[in-house]
Amino acid sequence: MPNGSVDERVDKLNQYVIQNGPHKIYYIPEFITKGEEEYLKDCVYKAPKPRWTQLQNRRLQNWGGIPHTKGMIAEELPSWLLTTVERIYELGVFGEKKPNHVLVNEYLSGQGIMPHLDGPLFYPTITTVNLGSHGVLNFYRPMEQPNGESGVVEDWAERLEFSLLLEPRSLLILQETCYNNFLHGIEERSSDLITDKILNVNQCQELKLNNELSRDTRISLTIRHVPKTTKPILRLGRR
Ligand SMILES: O=C(O)CCC(=O)C(=O)O
Repeated sequence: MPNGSVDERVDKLNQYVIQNGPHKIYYIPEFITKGEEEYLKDCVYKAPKPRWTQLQNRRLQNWGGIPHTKGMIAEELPSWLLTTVERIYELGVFGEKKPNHVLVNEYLSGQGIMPHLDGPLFYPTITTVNLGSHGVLNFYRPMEQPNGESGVVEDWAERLEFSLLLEPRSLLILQETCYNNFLHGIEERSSDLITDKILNVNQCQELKLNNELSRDTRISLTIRHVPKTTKPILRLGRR
């Protein structure tokens, strides 16, 4: 059982809020140890081959089910993810809800993910544990359409609002305006320049403006709660 009420536990995270960013971003460096990082990476790579879905610019594994508008057919999370998921649950950022879905993304150097919103399939909190290499997550303003709806644009550079540097072993938590109003994405590059667009430089280790960081393989564990779930249908065999 977690210690203290949800509010008390969330208050303890205040020291990690990115003050110069929109509501609400928490960045916790060294959330896991090097040993835990190696263990999680090992388990990701020990997963059976069919667990991987190969996309054009990255590969991924879904754990807990496949999120769907009709409801996710919930599967138990594998034991190797449970300690990390429990620790994140205890932070209180999902209220009383337990995270029940983990998306593993693997990015080789030069790979990324198109700007997108995570949308209504999830409880509006994203938590991401970072393994291996650093990453730079960019946040973009959506284009206002004449009818007031948001849309996407091709020239993302124009829409770039701010970025976050995600160091190995860190935990990132995104909520509220940051979840709902800004698209997030990772550019397809083999290195990242530290610019003043990166809001959490001061929370990161020994970095200066204009430093260039080469990318290696990065694995992210995106841990979320899918509210709408269904139980697997039991198919009874006929004799
Ligand atoms: O790898 C990341 O940090 C971002 C992943 C992401 O945005 C997603 O899978 O929806």
